[in-house]
Order: sequence, then structure tokens, then C-alpha cells
Amino acid sequence: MKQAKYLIPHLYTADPAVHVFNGKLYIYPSHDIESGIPENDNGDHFDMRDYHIFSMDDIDGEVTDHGVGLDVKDIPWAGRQLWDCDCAHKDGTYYLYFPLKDQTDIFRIGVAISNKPEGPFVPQDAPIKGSYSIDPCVFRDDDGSHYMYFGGLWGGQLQRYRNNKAIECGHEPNDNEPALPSRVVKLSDNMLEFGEAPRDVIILDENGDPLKAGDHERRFFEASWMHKYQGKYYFSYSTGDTHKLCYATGDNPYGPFTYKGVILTPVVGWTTHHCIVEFKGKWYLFHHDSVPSGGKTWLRSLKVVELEYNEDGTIKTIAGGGE
Ligand code: FUB
Repeated sequence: MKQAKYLIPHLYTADPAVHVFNGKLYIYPSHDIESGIPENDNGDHFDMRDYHIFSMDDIDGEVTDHGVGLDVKDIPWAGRQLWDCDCAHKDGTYYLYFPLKDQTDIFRIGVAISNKPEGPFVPQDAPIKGSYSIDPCVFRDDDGSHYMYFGGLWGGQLQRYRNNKAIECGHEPNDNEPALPSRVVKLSDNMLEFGEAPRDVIILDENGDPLKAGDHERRFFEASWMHKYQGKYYFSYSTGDTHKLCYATGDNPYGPFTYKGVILTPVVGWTTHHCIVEFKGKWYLFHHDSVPSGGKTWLRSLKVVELEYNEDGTIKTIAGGGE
């Protein structure tokens, strides 16, 4: 499949996290709706209220909609806005990790449990202790350890934190200071808590220096994803206001990672978000754009396209079509 194709024509869906469970692809996207809230930099217009979960036996086959796997009305600590989620599996249990504003309008990350990949998922009574910001991505390393990558700027509130503590006046650093990083944390054995304090995901430039906050073409903004290819760790992310998906590689799940390039050039729409998954011997990039809604940034549609590597392990850049 060299041409990107839309997957779910009957619902607006975005922010894909995709995993192979029981030999099938399971898709965990955000479910975009027309909320009527005007667009702003805080992302209030992304007022999503539930998650539908989907599966595919084959990349070219039918997409099955398993219906609502988690609804905001069933989450005891809920305020508003169910954003990008992810799912992990351990010992017969599936864990759905989701960002949601609590009743004080602060994003936290929650977890919900099921014995089936398609749910329904039952949420814990409270968010994960010590969690903040958005966009959890859970990566299972070959030794069975699970790591969560998370964080997002602006509406995702990451600029309000330093050293895992909320600061008085949340702001981005000056342009010549190191960029705000995504965070990575090993999960506890029971998958319900952070097993340590979250650490910074440092991205280095070609000279070994951390990317600067003013380097909007390359610095982390949101939408973390981790995958492993030929023994290397590939950390990928969105650059937000420059609308690219980029990646950096490293030798372990914590980094540091060295910036390598662009995976996907801008799509139609403001946000760009993705995941990378291997299925039946090929690699795929799942992502979204706003073409089917006529460019409405808050009504996005999922797509998939094959992802290819060069001999040296670099990723071939894909055109998003929104430049
Ligand atoms: O869907 C809401 C937010 O938009 C996500 O959490 C971000 O990654 C961006 O795609």
C-alpha cells in the first residue's frame, strides 16, 4: 500500500494508537465530535466524550467498530476532554491509558481495565498519581517492561510543569533555552501507577546539543510514539505549530535521542498525530487529517500508509498533502 487510505468513513477519528493483539490490529483513536466550541489555542474545541475501538484482520480488509469502549460519563474524576489514548496488554488484562481534564480543568492521565482489547474498559476511581499533561503512549520493551511517554504543549498544559512540579506561571522557555521535552516513565508491575518519577526525553541535534525551544521545525510539541526497529529506539512526535511528524533515535527507552528527520510533512488541518506499527512483516504509519471534513481542524479522519526505511535505518519521508 503506497497510497494513504482513509479507514473509518462513518465517524471522525484522530490520534491513532495501534497495536497487534491476538493477531489482529486494534485501533484506539480519539473520537472527534462537533462540539460547537470556537477554535482556540487552548484546544477547547476538541471536546471529545468517548472512545470507539476498532479492529482489522488485515491492512486492506474491513474495519470493525466495536462501539464505545469508554465513556466520559463513567469516569468518576472526569471534568472534560478525552484526548489521545493508548492501550497495553499484560498477563491477560488490557489497560487503556487516557488524558482527561479533572474537575479543576487540569489534564491528568487515567487508566481503565478490560479483559478484552475492544473493552468495555472500567476506569479506576482516580487518575494516575503524579500524572499530568496529555498524549500517553505506552511502549512494551522486549524484556516485558512498559514505559509511558507523555506530554503536550499549549492546550496540553506541559509548559506548566518543570521537574514534575506545577510552576506558578506556566510558560515556554526563551528561544535560546532547551526545548520542553516529552516525558518517559516506567510503569509499575501492576500497570496502574508510575513506577518511578517521570524523566525528560532529551532530543539532541547533530552536534549533540539539546534542541532549543526556538527550533519550532524540530522541537517536541505533542503526540509521542515509541517503536523499535533493528534494535534501535525510535522516538517520534509532532512539532505542533510547524505541523510535522519527526523522529529521533537512541539506544535505550530513556534516550537521549538524536534528531533524524521528518516522517510526515504537514497534513490538511492543524494537528498531526500518528503511530508506527509492524504487521505481517510490513511497517505502517497511522495518522489523521481534516480533508473529509473540508478542513475543520477539530473533525479529523484516520488514515494508514506503508512506512519504509532506508538501508541505514532512516525513515523515508511521506508527503502529508497539506503544504
Ligand atoms: O485530539 C486532541 C489533541 O490534538 C491530541 O491530544 C493532540 O495530540 C492533537 O492531536
